[in-house]
Amino acid sequence: MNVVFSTDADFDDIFSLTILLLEHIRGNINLIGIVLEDGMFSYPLNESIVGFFLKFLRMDIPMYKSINRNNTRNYPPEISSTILKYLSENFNYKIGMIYKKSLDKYPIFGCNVSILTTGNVTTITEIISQNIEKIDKVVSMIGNYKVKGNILNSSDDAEYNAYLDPISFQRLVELCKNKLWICPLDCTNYVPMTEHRIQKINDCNNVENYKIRSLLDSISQFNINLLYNINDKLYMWDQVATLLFLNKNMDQKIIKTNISINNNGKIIYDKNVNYLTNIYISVNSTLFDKEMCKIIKYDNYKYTIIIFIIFIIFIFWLYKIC
Ligand SMILES: [Ca+2]
Repeated sequence: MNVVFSTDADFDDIFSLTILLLEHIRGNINLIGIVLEDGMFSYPLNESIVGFFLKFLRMDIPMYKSINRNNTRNYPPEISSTILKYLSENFNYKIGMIYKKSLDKYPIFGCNVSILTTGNVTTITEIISQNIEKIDKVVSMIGNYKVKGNILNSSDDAEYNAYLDPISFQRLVELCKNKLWICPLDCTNYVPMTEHRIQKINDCNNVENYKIRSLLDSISQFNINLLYNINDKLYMWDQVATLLFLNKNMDQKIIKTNISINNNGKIIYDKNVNYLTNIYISVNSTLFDKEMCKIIKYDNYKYTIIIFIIFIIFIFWLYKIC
């Protein structure tokens, strides 16, 4: 599967990026591009953060520059400054330094592509509009349907990724039609971020790549700190979308319905729309833990067998020459 990941470089996006890079190294997916979005971090900070992680993991995946959203809706600055402080204290990240340049010319895909988005969808929708024939599926962590939104200190009923740019979200729905699979708060609310859950998943972490293993450890530690520092309830938003994108079975329930996006970014039923969009409305949280654990648990069973066979051949050879 050729994959493009669209992200605003938030901390749970970095978790998703790490999982995708791990699956890329293992040959389970082919990550062909990372699209930066002007969300939690805008250009050039998003370029700086994603570029830093690619450099840290010594991986070279093309990055595409975000389009400036040009509106006043933003994340609370105290959250982004907490993340930047953590990155510079724990990862030797230097705020604002450019580690890898993003491209401002958007790709024309020569192959079929599947897309995961975990930020607002301004830039990725522009790229999709130029490649619609080549898009197999788009899975987006975005929006809220029947449940309440998560905008802090506001009565606006919306989810952040949708709220930052509802016009692009509406355009994405119209462009992709039944190729779009929305993972809204309705679904992610089933997997709250708790210390127990973070710890339980991280206990499985024995990833074969030591840099990715240490990165996952640090992300878990960061998430636990975040739980103590942020009063609001947190969920495994991007992580749920990532596992759905990777076709993991979490007993997910899907509805297919006619929708449009209102001015705040909320998903609403719209009987005038003549196509159906897929919406995940629930997952089983125990299966989420299990599937996440399976990904970051290194299965060294087959390597043990190979080493055993080599050992037997060696003994046999020794026996022959003696
Ligand atoms: Ca995000």
